[in-house]
Amino acid sequence: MHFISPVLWQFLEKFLSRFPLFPPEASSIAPYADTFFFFLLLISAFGTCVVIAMVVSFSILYRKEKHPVATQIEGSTLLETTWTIIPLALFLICFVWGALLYFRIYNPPTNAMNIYIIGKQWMWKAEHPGGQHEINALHVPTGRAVQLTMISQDVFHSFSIPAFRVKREVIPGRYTTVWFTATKPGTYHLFCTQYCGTLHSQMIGEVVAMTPDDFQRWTAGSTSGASLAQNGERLFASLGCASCHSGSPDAHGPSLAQVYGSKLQMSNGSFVTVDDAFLRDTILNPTMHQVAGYAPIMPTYQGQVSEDGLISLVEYIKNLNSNYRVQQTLNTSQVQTVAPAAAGTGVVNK
Ligand SMILES: [Cu+2]
Repeated sequence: MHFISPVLWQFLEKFLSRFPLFPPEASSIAPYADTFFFFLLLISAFGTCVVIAMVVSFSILYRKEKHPVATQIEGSTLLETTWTIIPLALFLICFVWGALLYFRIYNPPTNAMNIYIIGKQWMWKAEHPGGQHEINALHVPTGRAVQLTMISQDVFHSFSIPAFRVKREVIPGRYTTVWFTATKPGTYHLFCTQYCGTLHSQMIGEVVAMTPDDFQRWTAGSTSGASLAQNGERLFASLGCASCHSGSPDAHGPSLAQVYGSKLQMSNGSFVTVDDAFLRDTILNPTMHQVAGYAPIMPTYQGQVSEDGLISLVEYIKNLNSNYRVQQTLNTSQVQTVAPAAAGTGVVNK
């Protein structure tokens, strides 16, 4: 850029950096998403150029003065095959590439740490397993896969972190998940990208990606006293769940110890894997999944437990080990193992 004076160039650079065309690439998925996006952009640009070139050249070549009467041309196999096969190949490449990327984006690694997100008009609430709550903010460690389990308390929302190339619908009555690995420490935008009412535009926040050490410090400094599982345990007791799910062989309900992640046989013979959604459904709508060998006597807890409460209950049941009658009280250290970046990717600096 010799023809632009250095001062002007500096000014231009500064000016343009204020209006970035693309958000920063701050997650492990971002470069892959961008490569695909630029490929699509390139094909579209190429297609547009071909069409424009043909429109312009044909209107010059076949203008009225040169060809007052049009010649009728009846098909050309070569031409038709070419313009069918080339676009078909391009679309198939896009399809396969996009599908592979989709699976990469929607299948979280098994060692991902889980954070719960509740969307409501008009704020984002984040709940960490260690009991840290955040409003319109989300702190995550870099170098570690983070899975968000999200639900809406009212209408449809959509959770989006452009810098991570993450966006997923947040729906009432159903858990949706999304995952990412933040790669660069920094503060990034958090948006609701689905119009959800008057103050939709204010349903924003910030995502703070921190080094594992900083994150551990933040986690330790922001505890609210009780972990999610401990809150869940309290709720479990106050709702009287333990009277049926006592874990003893003659109990009215199935034992919940180590039930999370296991496969249960239903009364209709089918098998269901117990996950967050299964637990939430059975608390609110017990007849939905009837476990084989048990009478359908469980009452519904619809309207009695908030989304926060349900998350706590799910987290409590997740953390139940072999015999929860004996070790009813979850100690903090046991719960804390879920949150810090100790296991997994090996990025922790010791
Ligand atoms: Cu919203």
